[in-house]
Amino acid sequence: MRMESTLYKTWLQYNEIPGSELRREYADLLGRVVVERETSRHCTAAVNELTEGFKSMLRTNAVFMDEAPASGSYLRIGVKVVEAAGTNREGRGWEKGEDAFSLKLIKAGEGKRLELIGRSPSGVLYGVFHLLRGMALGLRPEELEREECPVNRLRMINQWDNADGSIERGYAGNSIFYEGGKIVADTSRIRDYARMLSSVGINAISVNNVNVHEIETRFITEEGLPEVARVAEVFRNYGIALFLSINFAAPLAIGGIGTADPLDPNVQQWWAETANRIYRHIPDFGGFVVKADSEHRPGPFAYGRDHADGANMLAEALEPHGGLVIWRCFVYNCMQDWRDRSTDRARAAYDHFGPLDGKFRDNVLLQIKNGPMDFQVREPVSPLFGAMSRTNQVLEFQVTQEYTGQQRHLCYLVPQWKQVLDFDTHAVSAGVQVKNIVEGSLFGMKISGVAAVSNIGNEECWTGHPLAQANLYGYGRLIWNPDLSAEAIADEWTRLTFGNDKDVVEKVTQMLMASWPIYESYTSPLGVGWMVVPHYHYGPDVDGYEYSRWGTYHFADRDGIGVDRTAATGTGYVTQYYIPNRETYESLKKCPDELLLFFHHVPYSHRLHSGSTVIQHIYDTHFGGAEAAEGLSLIWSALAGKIDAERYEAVESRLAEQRDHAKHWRDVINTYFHRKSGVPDERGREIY
Ligand code: GCV
Repeated sequence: MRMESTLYKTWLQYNEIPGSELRREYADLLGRVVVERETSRHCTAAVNELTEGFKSMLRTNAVFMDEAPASGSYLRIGVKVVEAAGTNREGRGWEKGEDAFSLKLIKAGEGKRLELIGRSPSGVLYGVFHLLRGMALGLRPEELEREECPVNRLRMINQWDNADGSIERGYAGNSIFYEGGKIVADTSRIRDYARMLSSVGINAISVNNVNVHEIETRFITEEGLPEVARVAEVFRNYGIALFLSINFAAPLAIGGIGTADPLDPNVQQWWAETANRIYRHIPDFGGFVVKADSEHRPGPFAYGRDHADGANMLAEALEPHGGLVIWRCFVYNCMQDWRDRSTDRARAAYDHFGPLDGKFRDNVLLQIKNGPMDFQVREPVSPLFGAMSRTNQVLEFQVTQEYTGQQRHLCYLVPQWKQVLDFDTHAVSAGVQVKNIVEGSLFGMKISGVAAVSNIGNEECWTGHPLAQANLYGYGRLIWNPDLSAEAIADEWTRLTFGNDKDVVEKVTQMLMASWPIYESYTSPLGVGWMVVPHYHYGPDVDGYEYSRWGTYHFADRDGIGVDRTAATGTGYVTQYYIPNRETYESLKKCPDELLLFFHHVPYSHRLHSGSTVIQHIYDTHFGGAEAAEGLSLIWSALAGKIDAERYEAVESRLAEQRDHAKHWRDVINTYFHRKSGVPDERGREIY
């Protein structure tokens, strides 16, 4: 592995600042760095980052000093701690403001002082990354001035890595955490990852798959914990708290207790002792992530208990240490009979958790996927957002592209996440967007935020498709500040990754911004989802899930397609939304085209708002989408010579695969619907 390759360095290229005038200005301003001894002790990662960054961007070695120089310009770094209520033993309180920083340029005699003040060591680190990012973007010192405070308190990444080194839904090689059943001995790549995450503001990570297998169940034992503690230390240096996914049945599996019943005192005692043990090894341990009663994972249902009983029992054990329980709401019947039209998987999370609002302890957070199904290219927003005003919540996104091209197709997901965050739930009143809810203050949540499934593995470029790095970068930036635009983030990522050449920036940004609509256009139409090869979820198979147990149907027949989720004639899922969303989705007239088949079953001749019929829409978008996918590779080829060969070729080969595979999607989908409906394409194009 060439750790210094441009692929490996992602958006942290730290290229020499072009333009000698600006470089000189920065060298003069930043050549001396004043860090008081106490601050420097707590901010080693920040100091290291500055040293590296200056060396490579300014070609100077910064001089670090304890006290301000008598004259001239300098950078001053300091910490001004906020005393947070609810702070845990090791000082992590998840309070708003803890991660804030300010940067000010102050006139000082003949020179200038750039003052970076963090409200905690993490704040300093974020400030340093902000400074280095600004320099790489070619900003002038005065343009760096700002006060920043992340909007979301919990900004989390979930790894779905397994101890055997595999990654569930991973598309970029094997795990950087595990090999052959053990945590890797050399943690330097984990450190590089921590650095990447911290550079975009991530402050929490769960390091094992939510499907917890045998070896990982033992991570919380006396033998397992010293190993996990090694990883926790790496992340701690970058202000990132480590969480573990746990097996709800651990008391049974490894505790020697004949039950995992959350109301059994022996089980409660076992978890309390387990929590004590964990905190002896990892004093700032973040807490547990739990997938329970979901896709065959054990949970409280087996004992006739509900999810509040299960979550609260774990929360009680962690509470004395300041730990959190992040309990996933991805609970549904995965053994459905396709003939049973009354069960609707989309309803499940709301039906299970809505009635439990107010029953969870203060250190429990419910983690809710962005949509009611499962990270499809298009879904409505989960109606649980806004439905629980007395429960801490975490929104869950999927950065790994399970259903969106698996990092072999380009699909920049930030615009999709933006739509989710900006969705007006109409909870309480009009204008209450999802971002206002997960940010926490609206309902006075004790702690809340956003989590996402990571897209990295041990491939040199981290993410399989080099341009998929933009999703990881964009995720962090967006949840730090959900008001940033998807385009601004794309532009920023492109500049940091490929430099400030105007043509490169324009073309790559254009590709990124076009990519989600393109991917949607040649895959499953109008919000109906699925239509992928079962289990693998790559490539088309229209009926792959149609008669399976997973509750994911499109109900296409010779007359029509779509799922009737209306209150009048369907599953009633629409009633989970507030008015007017409920009415919009219920009404065939008002339902937005892109979600039509999620909410309604319609004949192929149904006319969309766009003016096209459903069947013609399917043909047009699939022909158009395949063409647009080819267009992406043409745009990229115009950049030959402007991007280093390594990255150019890596992207080129992925785009070629996408171009061909999009045609395959086009043909499979068009042929299926042509044969089912018998309706010819108005434009007479070739359908097989
Ligand atoms: C980790 C989907 C994925 C599973 C995943 C699950 C989840 O069903 O296909 O691989 O399991 O979501 O989010 O728990």
